[in-house]
Formats: sequence, structure tokens, C-alpha cells
Amino acid sequence: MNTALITGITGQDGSYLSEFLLAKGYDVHGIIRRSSVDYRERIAHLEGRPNFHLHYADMSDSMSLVKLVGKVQPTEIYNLAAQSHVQVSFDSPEFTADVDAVGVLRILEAVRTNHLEKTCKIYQASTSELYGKVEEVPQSETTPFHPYSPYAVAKLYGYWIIKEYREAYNMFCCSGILFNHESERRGETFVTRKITLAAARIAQGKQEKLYLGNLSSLRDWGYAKDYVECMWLILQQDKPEDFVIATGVQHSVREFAYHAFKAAGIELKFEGEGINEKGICVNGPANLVGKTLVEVSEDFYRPTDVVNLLGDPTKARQTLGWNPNKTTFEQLVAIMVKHDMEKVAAEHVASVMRTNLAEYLEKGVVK
Ligand code: NAP
Ligand code: F7E
Repeated sequence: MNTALITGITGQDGSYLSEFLLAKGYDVHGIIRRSSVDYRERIAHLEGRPNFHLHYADMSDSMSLVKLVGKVQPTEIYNLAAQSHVQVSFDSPEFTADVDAVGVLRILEAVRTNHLEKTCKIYQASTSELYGKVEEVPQSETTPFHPYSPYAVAKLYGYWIIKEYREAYNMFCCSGILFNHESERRGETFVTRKITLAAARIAQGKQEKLYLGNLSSLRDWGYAKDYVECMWLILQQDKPEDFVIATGVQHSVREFAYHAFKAAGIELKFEGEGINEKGICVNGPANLVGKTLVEVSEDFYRPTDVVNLLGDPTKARQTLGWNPNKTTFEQLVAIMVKHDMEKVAAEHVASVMRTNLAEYLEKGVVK
């Protein structure tokens, strides 16, 4: 049986990858961290399965990683754990470097310490943020890197140390250079999910307005569920190589917002420029028509922002046989908005039930 160890198993990608590998018959092990609140929502449905195992460890704790790799004896490691929010990396650059850069080294050394370098393949979650202040469009495996945030600089170390161990110690370790991939499980502070949740809340009268940063930023957005397949495919090749994983299609944050609100039944028209740009409702529920629903706030501007990402997935298509356009941009937006419309509606029902219950308890209707 193949045994996979996933770091970052509680995250968006970790949860989809777990489902994917369990369906392939893998024994799946994942690293979790202690937290005072429940953060295992994305994998709660997998807990209790005989082939699904969770272990406490931390990317900043070498000893925990060495002991765990020795105990699990993985045949494949998927290193997904990271402080993955670019804006947060400006506030916590040292923590980001420790987890996203040195953390990769710790995983590689844990494999070597346990003498598994001949039997354990390693996937590293590299990122399109490496291209940063882009030197060419579209970006491929040969495009020079120009990282443009503390997150990207940390991930650049991860990329190079993986390459170094591949060449120095002949280890099967590779990077997937993944462009932005989103889903209904995306963290709520990344721009796509922030937009789909806000569109759902505004459509259902639960929020007045959405504040965003740079609306003109361009991204190549794919569906996370499609992208985890590539992580696995990269490790099934005969030789270890790095791959760009992207759709080859680009949209702005403004376009994402337009389509998401449209899917929630609200048509927006954008007027003005820069900090003065606004998204006004021109069609939709009568109480919203004419209202400004989207505004720009400097709070979401970054000291340096990456504004023109577009991937060239030719190598992945040809070598891995992967279809970069399985889920279109429009389908991705629709999946996320549908999910968030249902989530907001369910939260409303739950809150009404709580209010009713409190009232019934007070009146002694229920005991
Ligand atoms: P995510 O949802 O933010 O998940 C990050 C995961 O890393 C969580 O499970 C988190 O655990 C874990 N983690 C953070 N610090 C840790 C530490 N010190 N020790 C152990 N675990 C730690 O990220 P994602 O979107 O799934 O992305 C997965 C990976 O791909 C990340 O490395 C990210 O940088 C990279 N990436 C993502 C994209 C994208 O568009 N999604 C694109 C390119 C590359 P907690 O739940 O305990 O916080
Ligand atoms: O920002 C702009 C923002 O935070 C996208 C991570 O998974 O993908 C992700 O990083 C763009 C940026 O993702 C808001 O300035 C405007 O230009 O959704 P994001 P990201 O920075 O691209 C890469 C590939 C990773 O590797 C990362 O781990 O949208 N933007 N207004 C905003 N961004 C946010 N978060 N919030 C806003 O209000």
C-alpha cells in the first residue's frame, strides 16, 4: 500500500488531496497543530476512516517532523503546509520564512535522517508568486523568478532547496508551481472567497457593502479540486521535474466580482478609478438598485502587489496528460457562489432557530 504524508492537511488543498488519495487506496497521514478553536472543518468528514490518520507536529519543530516521518515511513510526502496569505506575510515575515522556507528544509532533512531518500518522493507546493513582478507573460517553467513579497521570497527558498536536494542527493523531489486555485473551501480572506461570501450576504440582506483593494489585479484562477490531481501526477512520473499548473486564462479581481454578484442575482456597474472606484447595483433586487455595493479601501493594498499572473500549462498538458480547463472560470464562480448562497441561508435558519429557542425557553414553552 502507498503511504502518503500530507503537511497542511487541514487547508483547502490538503482536504481535497486527502479525498483524492483515499479514493486511490492510499494510507493517508496528516500533520495537525493544536489550536484552541476547531479548525478541522474541511477534513471532519474523513476523520474515523481506517486509512486516515492525524498526528500532531509543526513545520517549525524539526524533532516532531523527524519522529513522524520515521513512524509513518511515507512513500510520498506532499508538503502543503505554509503561512499562505501574501498580505499576512508583510506583517509576519519571520514566521512566514520559518514555516514556508526553513520548513521545507526540515522535511527534506527528516527524510534523510530516516534514510528514506531512495523510497520517499516529495512534492513541494511552489507558487506563481515566485514570478511576482513578472518578467514575461505568460509565465512558464523557464520564466525568471522575481518574488515580490516576504511570502514569495520564502517560497523561493523552498523551490531552490528542493532542486538542490534533487541534484545533490538524487532524491525524487519536485515543485508544482501552482497558479491561484480556489474553491468553496478557500480561506475566507482570500479575494475570491471574500467576494463570493459578500455577494451571498448582500443578496440575502446580511451585509451592506464589500471593501476590496486592487481591483485591476490579474490572476489565472483554477479550481482546487482539479489541481490536486496534478500534485499526484507529478510524483507518478519516471523522473522528478517541476511543472507549472495553471488554466492559461486570465481575469481581473473586478471581473471576478462582477461575475460573482451576477451569479447571486445582482448586476454591478463599475465607475471611477483607483481608490474612488465603486461597484453600483444596476439590476437586481429593488432595494439594492442604485446602491454602491463595492468600494475600494487602502487597507487591502499591499506594499508591493503582484498584478499580472497568467500561466502557460503546456508542459503539464503534454507530459502529465492533464486538462487545465476541466472547470472554467464561469463554472468556478458559479460553484463558489452557489455554495455561499446556501451557507448564508443555512446560517440564517440556524440563527432564527436559536432566537426562537431562546424565546421558547424564556416563555417556558420548552424546557
Ligand atoms: P491553506 O488553506 O492556507 O492551508 C495551509 C495549511 O498549512 C493549513 O493546513 C495550516 O494548518 C498549515 N500550516 C500552516 N503553518 C503550519 C505549521 N507551522 N505547521 C504545520 N502546518 C501548518 O493553503 P492552501 O490554499 O491549501 O495551499 C496549500 C499550499 O499551496 C500552501 O503551501 C500554499 O502556500 C501553496 N499554494 C497555494 C495556492 C493557492 O492558490 N491556493 C497557489 C500556489 C501555492 P492550520 O489549519 O493549523 O492553520
Ligand atoms: O489576492 C488582490 C490582491 O489574497 C489576489 C495564495 O493562495 O495565491 C494566493 O495569493 C489579488 C492580489 O491571493 C483584495 O492585492 C484586491 O493582487 O486572493 P489573494 P494571492 O495574493 O494571489 C498564490 C498563488 C499563493 O501562492 C498564495 O498562497 O487580489 N485583492 N482586494 C485582494 N486580496 C485580498 N486577499 N483581499 C482583498 O480585499
